[in-house]
Amino acid sequence: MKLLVLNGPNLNLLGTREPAVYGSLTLAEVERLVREQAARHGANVDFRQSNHEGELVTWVQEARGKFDVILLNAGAYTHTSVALRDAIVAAGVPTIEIHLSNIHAREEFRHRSLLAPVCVGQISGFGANSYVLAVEAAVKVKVKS
Ligand code: CA2
Repeated sequence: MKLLVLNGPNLNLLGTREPAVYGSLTLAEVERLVREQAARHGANVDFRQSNHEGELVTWVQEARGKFDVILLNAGAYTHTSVALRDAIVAAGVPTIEIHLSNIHAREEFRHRSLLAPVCVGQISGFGANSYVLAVEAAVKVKVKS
């Protein structure tokens, strides 16, 4: 099973600022947790981060036929990107939306996700553990299909 984990803008800053909101782990440490959890299921992980919307769109498009599930923390693009939403639909790869923080308990502009309606589901509010839970969900998605 092949998992593509995509991280959007500013997530490269994890562990350096706002630990009360996003936790104290760096993105590299989150990646390690994801790889450990995936390894328990014999799953392969490709883990990437970009600050550029178009690059994320291209990666989602290219996932078609190459990955079984996309795990996506689109960061702020979650709330704004019609392009990412269209790419998820076009790629046809089951996608799980991830957030470190509980976006529904934060500012109103974060409550709406343009991506959630075209994702299998959303995992939000468990810090780095959201990623680990998403790996578990991805394994179940694959079993179902
Ligand atoms: O909770 C999440 O995972 C978010 O996707 C994080 C995004 C935010 O725009 C979403 O509403 C929810 C922001 C990521 C920024 O990460 C930082 C980490 C450390 C310091 C500054 C920003």
